[in-house]
Formats: sequence, C-alpha cells, structure tokens
Amino acid sequence: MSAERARVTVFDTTLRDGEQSPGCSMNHQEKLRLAHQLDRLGVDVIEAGFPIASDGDFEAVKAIAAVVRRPIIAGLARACHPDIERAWEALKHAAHPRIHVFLATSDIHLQYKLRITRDQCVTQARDAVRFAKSLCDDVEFSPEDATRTDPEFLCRVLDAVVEAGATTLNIPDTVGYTVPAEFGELIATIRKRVKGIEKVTISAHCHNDLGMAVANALAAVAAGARQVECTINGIGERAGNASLEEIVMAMRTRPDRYPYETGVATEQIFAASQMLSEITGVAVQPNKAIIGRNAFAHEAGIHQDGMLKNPLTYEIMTPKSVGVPDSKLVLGKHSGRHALGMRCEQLGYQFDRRALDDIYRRFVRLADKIKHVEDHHLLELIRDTHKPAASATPLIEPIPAEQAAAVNVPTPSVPVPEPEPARPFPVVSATNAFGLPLPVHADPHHEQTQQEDYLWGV
Ligand SMILES: [Mn+2]
Repeated sequence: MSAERARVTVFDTTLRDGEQSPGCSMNHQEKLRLAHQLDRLGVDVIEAGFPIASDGDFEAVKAIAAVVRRPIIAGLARACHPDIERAWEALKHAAHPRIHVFLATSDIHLQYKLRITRDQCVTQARDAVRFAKSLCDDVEFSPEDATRTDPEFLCRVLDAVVEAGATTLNIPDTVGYTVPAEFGELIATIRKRVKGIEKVTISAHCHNDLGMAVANALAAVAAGARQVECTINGIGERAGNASLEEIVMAMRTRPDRYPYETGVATEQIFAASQMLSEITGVAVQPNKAIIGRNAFAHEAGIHQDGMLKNPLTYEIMTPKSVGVPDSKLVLGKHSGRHALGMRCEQLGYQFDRRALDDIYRRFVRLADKIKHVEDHHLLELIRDTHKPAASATPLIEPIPAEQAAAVNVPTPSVPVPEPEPARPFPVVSATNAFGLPLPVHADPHHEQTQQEDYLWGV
C-alpha cells in the first residue's frame, strides 16, 4: 500500500521565513539547536537562512551546513551575483547544498518594486539560475508573488529557468492571496505548459493571510506538486506559513484523500514545536491544530465519557503519534462523573457510587468558581469530603483566577520569557534591487541583527 504512495519532500523554512517574522529572531546557538531537532524530525530540506542578509545569518547557515549532514541545506538568494556567491560561500561545505534563488514576476512587483520590464525579468532569472547552477547542482527557483502573476508570463519565466538548470520550481503564494481550487489549477497549468517540467520538482510555498495556507499546499500536492514549504507552528511573515505539522498529519490521518508519504517522524513534532516556542518566547495558540495545548484536551462530559470508553470516539489521531505524552482530560464544570471518577482513581482514590456523587456535587460547585480543576484541587476536595466533620466544613476557598491560570499552564520546566515588545516594520528603500543589500532606515529601538530588515522574500 505504502509503495503506491507518492513521496512529498518536506522543505522546512522555520529558520528563514519563520525567523523573519516579528518576535521570532533566533541567535546562532538557538538556530543550531533547532536545526538538529529538524534533522531528528526528518525534514528533507532545511532552509537555514538568507546568507547575504547579515553576517549572523551567513554564519548560522555555514555552521548548520557543517554539522547537520543528512538533509539538504538551502540558502536563499536574490537573483543577483553577490547574493548567490554569498549563499554558496555559506553552503559549499554542506553534504547536500541547495541554492534557492528568487525573483518577483508579478507586474505589480516588476513595476513598483524592481522597476524592470517582463523581458528584463526573464533575462535576470535565467542568468541568475545559470550562475547558481555553475556553483551548485541543486538549484531552486521561486517566482515571487507567483499567484498574482499572469500565468502566461509565469510559464515563460519557468521555461527559461528550467532551461538554465533549475531542479526545483517553487511556486510561492507570497501574499497569501490564492484559494485551493485556483492554486491547484495553477500547478496543473505549470505541469502542462512548462517545457522540461517532468525533470524538475514542483513546490508550493503558501502563506496564511486568509487562513488557507495548509489547504492551498495540499491542493498543490493533489495537482502534482511534490515539495511543500512549511514551518514549525506555522510561523512566518505576517499570518505565517503553512504549518508543517498540519500538512504532515493531514496526509497521515487521511491517506484515503492524501495518498502521500513524507519522511517526517511525526513523534518528533511536539518536541520541535515546544523547542521553537521556548526559543522564541512566542507561545502557540491553545486551540492550534495538532500542537496547541488544547488540541487533545476534551472537557465536555459526553466527550470525556466517550474518550474513556474508546478514544476513537473523539480522537482522529493519537497524541502519541505527534509526541504529546497523553491526551489531557480537562476537568471543568462540563465534565461528567465518569471522568471525575477516573481521575480520582488515577490519584489513588476509589469511590462507590454514593461517595462519588457527593464528590461530584462539590466538584461542580468548585468548577463553577474556578475554570479548571487541577489535581491538587481535587485532592483537597477529596480530603475535605472525607474528613469526619465534612458537612460542617465550607468548600475550599476558590483560588484567585490568575493563580488558577498560572497553575493551569502545562509547561512545568520551561520558564516563559518576557514577550518581546512589538517592533514597527522597518521601511525598505525601493531602489536598486539587484546590487548589494538594500539600505534600510534605521530603527532606533531595533536591537536585533539586521536579518529582520529583510522583511521580504518569497
Ligand atoms: Mn514566504
């Protein structure tokens, strides 16, 4: 069965596109740590950075290339010689290097950002890929803003770069504008029209501005793309990139609809997610699919009862399959007796029906006051209920809400760093897109490295 499934390459760009998002800068050691975890996770390609963006980025790409030897290590470059040379300098000792060249192709970018004609765009893309190819066998090309590019012209650019030696054509929905059916059609058009397309891999790079990044990436795969670009926790520019964990688990949970294989060791997903949150200090939203704190939590009584009888009732994948230790039954006011009884048993107390009813009534009253009843509350309640003068004892004092919330955060060993203050977006000058890095207006409050000034890419 698995032999029939097509293999999809997982290209992780957490360290490049992800790192470009506000508040997600990482230092050298942190990037290395995360790169090792991405290796354990089994991604096929790690885009380690944008070497010309800063010396820090250059050094990080170089260091990752030196020590992470299994996956392909990619470095981003604009379609110009200085960028490509710098990327190659950082990558050349990698076991499997890839130069990723990008150039915008939409009229709006050509006219207002690059100030070049379509013909100039084709020439520049071809020359850049040819130069990259002279240094490195593995060359990926991205027509930035592809989804807002005239498809006719897009195919013309892709023809030129395939001829120049590109081995992967990545189709970026840079601004998160496309929708699944449209994106699938675009991929199908490219497959039909671009000369030599059968020799290259088509890739999708989707952004989540309309909440459709993962759906768009999956639509691209269904239409023939065989590489997906994604990030851990879906971090990335603006609303983020397609989330690696969602794409991979969609394929794993619905092989009937997505009969594709990846090399991802899904049990490493949770660890990767936790590590990234810890490093950046950017928490994952509690209801985030796959790796949010509540993704495997069941509070409603009827759900809890079903879960205890058979997890398949409400669980389409197991927490274990993504590396979450166990699904959490959150005890709250919607919980039922069965769940309460089970938790009491796990805490070492077995009660007959009447005793459990008694505890249950007190439990519901307490849960009304404090949202989540933690084990220590429950223990207090049990002791209270069963001491001799129980009936005369008032219910335990509800703890203040903020204290209860603090107790409830399930990250015991990880100190939560101060959130970084929001920084204004630096304004990038529109001149000279082809020579040296663009000058950037200094932000007096901007203490990080210059990488964040490169707030554009594919
Ligand atoms: Mn991007």
